[in-house]
Amino acid sequence: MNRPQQGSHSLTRTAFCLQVVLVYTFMATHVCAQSFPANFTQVAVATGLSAPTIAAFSPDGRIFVAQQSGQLRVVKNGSLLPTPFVELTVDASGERGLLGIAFDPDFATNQHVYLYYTVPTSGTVTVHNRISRFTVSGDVALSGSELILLELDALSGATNHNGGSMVFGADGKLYIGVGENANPANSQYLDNYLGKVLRINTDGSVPAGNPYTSGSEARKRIWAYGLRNPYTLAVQPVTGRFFVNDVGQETWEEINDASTGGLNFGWPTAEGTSSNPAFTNPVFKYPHAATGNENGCAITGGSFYNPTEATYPASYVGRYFYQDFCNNWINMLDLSGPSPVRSTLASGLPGFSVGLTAGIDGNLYYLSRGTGTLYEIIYTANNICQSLKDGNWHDTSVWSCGRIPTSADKTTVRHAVTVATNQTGQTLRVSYQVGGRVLFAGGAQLRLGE
Ligand SMILES: [Ca+2]
Repeated sequence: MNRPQQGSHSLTRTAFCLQVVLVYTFMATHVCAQSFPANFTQVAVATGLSAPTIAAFSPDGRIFVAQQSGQLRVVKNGSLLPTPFVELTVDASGERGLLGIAFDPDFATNQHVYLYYTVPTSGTVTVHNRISRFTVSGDVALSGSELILLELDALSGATNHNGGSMVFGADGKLYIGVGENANPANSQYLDNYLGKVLRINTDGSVPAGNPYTSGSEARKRIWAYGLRNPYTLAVQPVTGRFFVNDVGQETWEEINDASTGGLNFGWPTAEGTSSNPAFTNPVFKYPHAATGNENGCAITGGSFYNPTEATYPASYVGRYFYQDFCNNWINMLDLSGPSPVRSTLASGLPGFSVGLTAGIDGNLYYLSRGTGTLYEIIYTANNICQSLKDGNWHDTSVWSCGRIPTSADKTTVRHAVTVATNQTGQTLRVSYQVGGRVLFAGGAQLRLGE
């Protein structure tokens, strides 16, 4: 099984799900019932997304969502903006398209965002993946700001295994996951970019500290190899620990630790755990099977939970969350002991999920390709009340905590929330995310407790 392939398998299952929903509503509710630990639930943040592939938070709190066919969408203040940030001409066949988003560590100063997308065949140009930099201007890309940083290898007729994820390491370098283009031999061949994780400077050049300091341009940019389809990457805040989620062939899905450069993760000789000392085994792996929260078909997302301010219980901090494309769960690994301990955060989720990411607001977000929706998973039994929509301060449905904030609550405002006349709001603290604001009707007040 490959990753989000637009092939007949995926489409058939999606169509089946829709049919079930339309014809057998009760049954759909039963079959697709979502399950969370006590006091966790999910909220739809944005709907109407077309074949989303990945989501990323800008440092100012907007959520950027890539659509496979080339539009980069922006969710701001809880609303999906109608105008895309940019609309790229891409080849979106199979698993190709707009696949990766990363924000510059100095975004506040330079407003740079990096995208990974598939350039279509045109004239003498053969289809290939590209990494470009764009400059943000408001909620759209500054016209003419694209700067091409790196052109990857020409692709074969195989439209799967493109990788596409990009993250910045704690070292300020850009790490890029590149699939092997369905040619396993690429993964062990060090003179192209395919089947590797790359590490580059923000201008596309070779940084100091890469494992290979001479040879081909591709070799000098390789950070890790022996990978099949490293579709998503994740960096742990503060520690810089770096995980690569590698989608497997027939047997195992892998979570690999590539914090150290130059490691060989074994594909195609080995999949899962190997006794070959030349290969680095995964931190964690899970088997292929059509049912069960411990099984799946393709790892399509992973994220460390180390937000600036956690909204989940303290025991969740430092865990690694990951999702599966087919079995509709999000699992978590407790990494505090000698070996990871798996448990399930959510199951029965809407189909074909991708793009799992820990938001800067301390909540996990993910995308469902089956429903075209961005979801947020919130914990409600804390003293944090987050606005979920524009509205009135005294409307309990505005708040994630399901109550009007009190002097014991920390309140996060991400929307336009009105404190009405003759209704005094009261809260321990108010913090704002991009665009969030409190509007006062004449004479209304908001009392803060700290
Ligand atoms: Ca491996």
